[in-house]
Amino acid sequence: MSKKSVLVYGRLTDDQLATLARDFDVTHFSGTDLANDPAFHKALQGAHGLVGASLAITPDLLDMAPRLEAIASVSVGVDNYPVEELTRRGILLCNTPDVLTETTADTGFLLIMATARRAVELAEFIKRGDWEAGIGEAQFGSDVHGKTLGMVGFGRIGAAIARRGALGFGMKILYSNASPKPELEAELGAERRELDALLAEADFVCVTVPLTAATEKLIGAREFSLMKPSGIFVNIARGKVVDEPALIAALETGEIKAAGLDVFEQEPLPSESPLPHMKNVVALPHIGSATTETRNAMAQRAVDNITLALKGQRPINLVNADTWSKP
Ligand code: 8YV
Repeated sequence: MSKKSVLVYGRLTDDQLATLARDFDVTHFSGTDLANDPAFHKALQGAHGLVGASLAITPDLLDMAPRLEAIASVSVGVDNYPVEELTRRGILLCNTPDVLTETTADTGFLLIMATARRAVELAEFIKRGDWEAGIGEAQFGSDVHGKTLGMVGFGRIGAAIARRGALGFGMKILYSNASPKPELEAELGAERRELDALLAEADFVCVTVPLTAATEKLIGAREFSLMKPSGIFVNIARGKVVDEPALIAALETGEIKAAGLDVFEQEPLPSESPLPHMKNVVALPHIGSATTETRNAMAQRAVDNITLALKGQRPINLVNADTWSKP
């Protein structure tokens, strides 16, 4: 019997590729514009599985892949996939939760610290040779410890950031979330608030919600106007959760103090964006989960998920559980 075909368009280690190749006929793509790559389109015709990330899988691409049974995304976020359409077509969608939680939470806290203490701006200050005398008020930052951290979204990653804040920095934790989280309230003393109240009360507002139709542009001009002028805004979720021009305006006018951003409306960030050049912004190129250990673990989880799915076994992380009717 011929092997099923798997197209890989994300980074897997050589060992992971070799493991996959034992069971499947593997083709590795590394182009940057796969959605318009005729070779990728041709390969889709015979593909049973896809493994990758950062490619928007459209219904048009799915039409080119009549044999597709499963997709293993090397990401926890699934905003690049038409989930309902996949379910309708009976295509399994798998993701990589858990293995990236702590690393992504580290990135969130990095942005909280770097913005509050102006780490990037002041590193630039030394590089320019401006450190000529003692440091004065012009270089002072704000404390992180003992402040109020408002989590917009309180899933695994949000909770891991809050845990760092509460247990490591003695922060008061507020959260807004569709459902209450009594265990985290007990563990961290976290208090649930409506979004508007959280924005008004928090010193740091940190967004960790998934991007869905309900969360697109969740934070805009009105929301920034509710924040304290000393408030710091951190986004490690998805850029489209925020109205980016409104964020830029709030930073320019001093409506909020600073922003730490790992994600942007458009990625890679267009060169004309003012955000990375603003003194009160720490901008990172979507590195939330980007450590060697965690990216290897995510890739391994994707390999495990696609292998199980294509062998007819339930994958570890199945997003569209309705596709699974087996006992
Ligand atoms: C990945 C992420 O960067 O998992 C996610 O949802 O945002 C990131 O960890 C990205 O999707 C590429 O693998």
